Amino acid sequence: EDPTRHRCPSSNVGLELFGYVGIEAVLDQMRIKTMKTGFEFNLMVVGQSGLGKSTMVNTLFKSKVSQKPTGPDYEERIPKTVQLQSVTHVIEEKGVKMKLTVTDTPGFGDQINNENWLRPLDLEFMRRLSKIVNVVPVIAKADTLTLEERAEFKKRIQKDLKAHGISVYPQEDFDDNSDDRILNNKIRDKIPFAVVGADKEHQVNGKRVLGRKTKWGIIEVENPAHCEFPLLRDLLIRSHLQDLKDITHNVHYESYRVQRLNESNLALPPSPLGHSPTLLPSPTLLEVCSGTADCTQPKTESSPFHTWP
Ligand SMILES: Nc1nc2c(ncn2[C@@H]2O[C@H](COP(=O)(O)OP(=O)(O)OP(=O)(O)O)[C@@H](O)[C@H]2O)c(=O)[nH]1
Ligand SMILES: [Mg+2]
Repeated sequence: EDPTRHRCPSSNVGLELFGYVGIEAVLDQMRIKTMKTGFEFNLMVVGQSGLGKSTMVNTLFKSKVSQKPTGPDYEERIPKTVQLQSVTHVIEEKGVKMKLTVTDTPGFGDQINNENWLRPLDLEFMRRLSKIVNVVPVIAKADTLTLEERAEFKKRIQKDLKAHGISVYPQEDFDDNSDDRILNNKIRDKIPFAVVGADKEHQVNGKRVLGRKTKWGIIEVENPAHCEFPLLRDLLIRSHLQDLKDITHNVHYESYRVQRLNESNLALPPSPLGHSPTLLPSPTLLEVCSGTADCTQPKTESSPFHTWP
């Protein structure tokens, strides 16, 4: 027998295993750990005053993301939001737990008028936000627009975002492969989703559905023929939750960390020994800095993560 047979070559090509090692068991380990700890996901709704943000928070929780029981006396009007408010629900489906936190914010600007274009304030707000979080724009109160107006508004927003270099989720730069690109292009075509919010249930064909009752019928928020709320929910929860979290961690948090490290380095006087001031790594920093990298230096050029152009 060749005595070198069990040696692992340092390159990662052509490595053959002589016997079962059990690598596949790592999947079971991950599953068990995830079932135990569950997922966490944080969402924040922002926008002009009176757009329907608080209603959307309720819609998300009462839609199939989590069915929340409502009493017959559930009639109260949603008051104007005056401070930041977070609601957390632990949702469980087939043994998988998810802690979903939705943060509602007070609206900015005046109460909405019926002008459907993005104003410089909206564009600047989105431009700044898109550098620190994943932004998923939506057209609120889509039931107040005709189908033509919806389509025109959508096109206009897509054009404005492009013209102002605002990169919303899913960002083209972060498509991992051609399959991702094909799937994400379909989503990008549909963004911003035209959604309708409602926190009341109505009886439709013997079923209770979330919707807005009008003189002409009920606009069902979970009916894809009525609005694009189901697309939004599926993107956030069913298809892209992990990707949203990964981009938040690897891109947004990383650039925030770099910025803070740079700021602290600038703020501290130069060390008498001629070294850069040494930062005591916090637990989070330790986590990121595990390995051979020099943890005392902020990561800049050599960052292995995507950075914003
Ligand atoms: N037609 C229609 N009205 C909606 C929709 N969503 C919310 N509304 C109504 O719009 C009004 C304002 O809704 P809110 O959810 O309080 O709006 P908000 O964005 O939280 O407002 P602020 O807290 O002041 O920023 C309420 O009367 C809602 O019933 C929608 O999808 N369609
Ligand atoms: Mg509100």
